[in-house]
Amino acid sequence: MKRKVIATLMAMTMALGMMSVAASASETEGTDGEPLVIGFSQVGAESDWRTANTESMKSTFSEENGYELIFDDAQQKQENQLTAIRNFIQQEVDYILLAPVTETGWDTVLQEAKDAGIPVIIVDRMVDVSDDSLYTTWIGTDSLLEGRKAAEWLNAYATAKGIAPEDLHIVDIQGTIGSTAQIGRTQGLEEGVEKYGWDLLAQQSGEFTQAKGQEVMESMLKQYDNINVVYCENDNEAFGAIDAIEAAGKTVGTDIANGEILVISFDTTNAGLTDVLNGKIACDVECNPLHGPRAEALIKALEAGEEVEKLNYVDEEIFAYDDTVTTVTAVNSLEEEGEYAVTPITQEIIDGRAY
Ligand code: GYE
Repeated sequence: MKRKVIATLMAMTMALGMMSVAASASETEGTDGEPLVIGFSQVGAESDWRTANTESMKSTFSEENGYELIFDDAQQKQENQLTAIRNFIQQEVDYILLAPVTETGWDTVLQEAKDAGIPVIIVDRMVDVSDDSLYTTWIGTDSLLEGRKAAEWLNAYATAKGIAPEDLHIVDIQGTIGSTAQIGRTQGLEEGVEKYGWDLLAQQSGEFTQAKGQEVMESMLKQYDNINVVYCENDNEAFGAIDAIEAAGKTVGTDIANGEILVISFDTTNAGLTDVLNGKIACDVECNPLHGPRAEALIKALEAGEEVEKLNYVDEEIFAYDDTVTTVTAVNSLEEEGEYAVTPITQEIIDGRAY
């Protein structure tokens, strides 16, 4: 099925100057003829999405491509990221790439990078700083739009199946609290609750990991016997939640009227989409992790002395188990309304994807 995006969205995309995903293989050198030194502070290795993101960054900023990459895994701790950035400053890297664990708490360290004259590119999640000049540019996903897509899909699905809004008993397994991905996805759901009158039973963080997702789901199942929708803020949490549901002797699926528990997720990793194909995840909203080439395109533009957009949003899709819902209409973070196709998943689609 061909993806359908309305004209306003396309215009917005062009206006934002979306970066090409094609990485150039040409050698990149700093002004002194040496490879460009890139310090990348990564959140951690909490999810399949993160692993694909790390791999994309490492394969892009490789020696063969003319870079020296200093990679730091912060193990989901902001204090580790602060230390990594200070080390990068000391090492006088050419660029700092930062995938921030949470949005707040960056002003001081980013000021230090700015004072040292090192451009900072924020990747994936956003930073909430008092002064936007503390970073050069951002590339990532529109998490609020993702949340809204999921909520609109749920509303359209329940309506099509004749399920009353008050009969949707939802639990929300949230991401890392304070991260852009959590803030946006949680807000998308909460807006749906407000708008349609769903019964939101509980919200708790699963830290974007499978283990925590399972643990949280186990405790929610003990607390509530009427859960029929689980909104997981990433695929790994969904894997854990599905294990917990099945271990409790319940069934995941789309037939809510007959007691199945419907799982919604985000990321569309290979394993996530395989669960969509098997009917275990009803709807999976894409979050594209392949930011290496996009970050490289930004660096090349900056090296060439070009102006870059401050915010660079990535275009993303929606996949579902069946074709009950074919499109959803949702408003993005720039307040542009768009219509987004929902693609029923096939093995062929999964096989053709890079992550
Ligand atoms: O959805 C999750 C990861 O920030 C968009 O972080 C990213 C999220 C992604 O751990 O799987």
